[in-house]
Formats: sequence, structure tokens, C-alpha cells
Amino acid sequence: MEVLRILDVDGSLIGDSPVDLDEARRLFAAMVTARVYDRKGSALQRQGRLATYAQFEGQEAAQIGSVAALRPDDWLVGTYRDAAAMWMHGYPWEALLLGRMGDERGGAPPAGVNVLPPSITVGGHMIHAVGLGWAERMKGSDRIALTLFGDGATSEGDFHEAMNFAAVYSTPTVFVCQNNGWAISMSRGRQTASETIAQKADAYGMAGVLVDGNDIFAVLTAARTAVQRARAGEGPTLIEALTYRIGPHTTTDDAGRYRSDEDVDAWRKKDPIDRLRAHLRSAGGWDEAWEGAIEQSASTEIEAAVAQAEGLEPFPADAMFDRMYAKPPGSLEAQRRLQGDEPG
Ligand SMILES: Cc1ncc(C[n+]2csc(CCOP(=O)(O)OP(=O)(O)O)c2C)c(N)n1
Repeated sequence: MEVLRILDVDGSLIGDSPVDLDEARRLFAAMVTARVYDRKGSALQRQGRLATYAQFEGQEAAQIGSVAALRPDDWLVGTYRDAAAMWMHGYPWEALLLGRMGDERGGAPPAGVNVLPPSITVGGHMIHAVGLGWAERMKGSDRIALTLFGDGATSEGDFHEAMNFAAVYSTPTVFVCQNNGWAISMSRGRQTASETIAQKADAYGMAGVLVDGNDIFAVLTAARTAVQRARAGEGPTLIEALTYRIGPHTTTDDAGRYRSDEDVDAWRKKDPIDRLRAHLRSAGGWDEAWEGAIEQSASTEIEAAVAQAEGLEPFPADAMFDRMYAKPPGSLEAQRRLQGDEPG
């Protein structure tokens, strides 16, 4: 299967750009902002202000590029690693941070933001995306659902169920696999014996595309085609975006135990932000001061979100029992009583 690439590693165009210069600058600003958040997330975790944090550095193009193809009212269903995508589709930084602080309020997007809270369960959310798209179709709406997941998720039964159902019922679903090479310490080669993940689409009877996941123009082009097909009732698409997580799996992982420095260095040279910067510079759409201003305003915005999240009154531990059922079953009532018995 051929790999779709439009922006070469040195930033030169080797295909048709899917956007004009203004839009390319907007995508660049989004990627830079997401990276500022990501680095802040790791720092906050080290300071004990967030629980485990899953970095996405290196995967900005895969996330921002696929979401840029959506209409604001489409659905997005991602994972713990997809903060950039979720934010791009309207999920506030503050809610993302609250989620990482273990505060349930982080799981509630504002009204009208069609983004599900991040899935921690690997693979289960793909089924939710299929169901959401199917429901929209039944209601007569043309909203579609896009779901992001890793290469490891393709080893889960849920992936196969989601793909099969989506293809049989021609649901408006776009599956985006961010193949970042690893499922924690388990390499891509141990997840599947297929040469590519994209080719699995064939077996289910849906379109499959392999793209350079560090090339935002290629990701956006593939996602736009998939979204148009889904919206037009032509069924689901599986996109495999070849990318790499520069950091460890999460802040609790030591990637040095299973990956070589050479690999990480080789992927750093394919950085999605560097690539778009080189393109913008040669097109006369970039200067250092502009990038510095983006970083500065991202930093201010994210600091404000941190202050807001940390400034909330603590969420009572037993509040989680309040919102689950109108009439809680006996087992939950028993748990609530136990919780109340805990010292301190
Ligand atoms: C059903 C399930 N099994 C196992 C885990 C533990 N787990 C968390 S992340 C992860 C690896 C996921 O890898 P991948 O899908 O490639 O996504 P990535 O983290 O690389 O983005 C595993 C096994 C889990 N969260 N859910």
C-alpha cells in the first residue's frame, strides 16, 4: 500500500496542499498550542498536580489534521492520548486537566461540544463512535463520527466488532489509527502480522488509506475524503496514520527500556511542527516573532485553565454515586455506605 505524503520531511510540497496559506498558519498555530499544553501536562504531573499523563508530542499532525476535516457538530471519540484533537474540537483545556486530576467534572464537555470524554479502556470507544454515527443516520442527520485510537487498540476484539458493524451497516464513521509504533512496550510488530493496519479495511469491506501521520496536509486530505464519503452515505473509512510518540507511553513509563535513542532521534527529524514551519517559511507565512507570540498566548491560556481547574471547590468523593442512576441499585448504595465509613 502506498503512503500518502504531501509535505515532505524537509517541508517541500510534493502534492497539492489541501489548504491556503491562512489555513496552514491556523493549523500550525493549533499544533504549537497543543505542544505547549502537552509539555505543561508533563511538568504538572512531575509537580504532583496531575495524575498520570499521556504525552502526544510527535502526534500533533495526526490529531489536528484529522479533526480539521470535521464540521463543528460532528462527533469525536478519542483516547487518553488525544487531548490535542479533543481541544481542537471544542473540549476545554480546563476539562482535560480536571480529568487528569481525577475530577469527574473533567468528563463533562460543555453543551454543544460533541466530544466524548477520553477513553481509558483501549478499544471500547470505537464501538461508541460507530453507534453515534449510526444513531445520527437513523435520526436523518448527516453528522458523522470520527474516532482516534492506537495500533495497540487494533488487537482488541472491540476494534473488529466496530469495523465489521460499521462496514455492514455503512455507518458514517471515520476510523483513524495513530500507529505510533508502540502499545506501551509492545511493538507494532506484535500487534498484527499484517503488513499495514490500513489493509485490514479490505477484509471488512471499507475504504482504507495509509498516510504519513507527521504530514498534516496528508492527514487532512485523507480525513476530508473519508468525512465526505461518510457524510454522503458511502460508508466508513479506516485511515492509518504512521507516526511516533516521542515521549514515553505515560509519565509512569520508562521508554528507554524498550526503545533505542537512535529511533527517537530519527523520528524527531520528521517532526510534524518542524515540517509545516519549513513550508510556511518558504511560502512567506512564518517568522520567529509570530511563533513566539503563539507560544506566549498558548501558555497564558493554559495557565488560566490550570488556575481555573485547581481553583474549583473539591468534588466530594461520593458525588460519583449521585449522577449514575435515578434510583441507584442496592450494590451501589452498599458501596456508597462503605465509602462513608472510610476514615479521614
Ligand atoms: C481494555 C484495556 N486493556 C489494557 C489496558 C492497559 N493499557 C493502557 S494503554 C495500553 C496500550 C495502548 O496502546 P495503543 O492502542 O497503541 O495506544 P497508544 O497508547 O500507543 O496511543 C494498554 C495495554 C487498557 N487501558 N484497557
